[in-house]
Amino acid sequence: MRRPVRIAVTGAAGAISYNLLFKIAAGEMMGKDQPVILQLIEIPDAMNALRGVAMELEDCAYPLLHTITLHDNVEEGFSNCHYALLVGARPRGPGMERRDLMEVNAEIFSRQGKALNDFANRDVKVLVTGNPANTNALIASRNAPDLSPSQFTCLTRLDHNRAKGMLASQCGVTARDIKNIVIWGNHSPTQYPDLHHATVFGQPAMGQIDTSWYRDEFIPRVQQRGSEIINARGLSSAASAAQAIVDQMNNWCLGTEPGEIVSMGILSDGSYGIQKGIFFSFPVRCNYGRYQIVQGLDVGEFSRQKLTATELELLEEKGVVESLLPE
Ligand code: NAX
Repeated sequence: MRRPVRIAVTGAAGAISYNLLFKIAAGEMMGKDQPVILQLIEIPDAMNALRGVAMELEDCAYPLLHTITLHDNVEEGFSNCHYALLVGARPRGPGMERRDLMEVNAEIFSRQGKALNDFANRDVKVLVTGNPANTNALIASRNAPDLSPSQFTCLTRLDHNRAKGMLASQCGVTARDIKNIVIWGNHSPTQYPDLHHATVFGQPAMGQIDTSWYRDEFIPRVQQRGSEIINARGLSSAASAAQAIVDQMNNWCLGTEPGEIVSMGILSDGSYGIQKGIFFSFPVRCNYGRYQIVQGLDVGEFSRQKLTATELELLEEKGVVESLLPE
């Protein structure tokens, strides 16, 4: 049996984690031969609920679950972790403006970035889910000067999976038959779900759908899917978000299928003309624990406008938190 890996999770008593932790412990994220240590982190008020979650994990008697530790602070919780899943964030309260939300979360993610820098394993891989995910990832990475920004990513796999599921349903196929969807940009309603490179049974997806359905129904529906679920369920996406976290980490650590493209929020290196220094969802392939942006995809005029809109929103978000970012 391999040595166990340490996985730290913040917001561990929240709704997403209640779906996520059991998948991790069952081996769905790191593989069926990889034992895990779960380092679960919550705010002090939620520690009792967290103890309940830990009891349930224990009661599943998962063969791969080595140890569970509980923490009310990130400095202890991130200690020596190989993977850090930053799920917890402050939700928007009544009367709270978007700017207020960003500033509150900027404080949380600054502290988490510093704690990762000081206490995590040097090769830690970090996935930020808590919203605003792209900008929170930027804040955390900028506060971790001894780690490479490439060790930080944010979750846009849920958007990718949503787009895949919707296209599959429209074409009457299963998600397995669809490849190479790309989500560009922010995890927000400005994101751009791009089907120009997607295939259905190996054939171009755009040849199998109406352009008007793609532009007027598909794109806004993927962009607004989170709200559609809240309206229907009265609660935000939790099980699908957990699945997306598992998928993104699994691909990052264990690789993507040969030739397949997935979407990940990563620090822009200027590819596709996107300004450097923001976390932006790009098409990537993963191998040997690393991701690489897929280069050379054709970006037409329609796509370029959409990329620019989401890029501008991210630059604006960065502007709001700029004064809180270290040099
Ligand atoms: P919940 O409110 O159910 O759980 C969040 C948990 O985080 C709570 O238990 C809270 O006590 C804890 N928490 C808050 N601040 C913390 C801190 N500083 N340290 C440790 N724990 C802290 O929310 P949930 O539905 O689980 O969603 C979590 C986050 O994911 C939210 O910010 C949400 O907006 C975001 N999402 C992001 C998605 C993405 O694709 N990037 C999709 C799903 C989700 O909406």
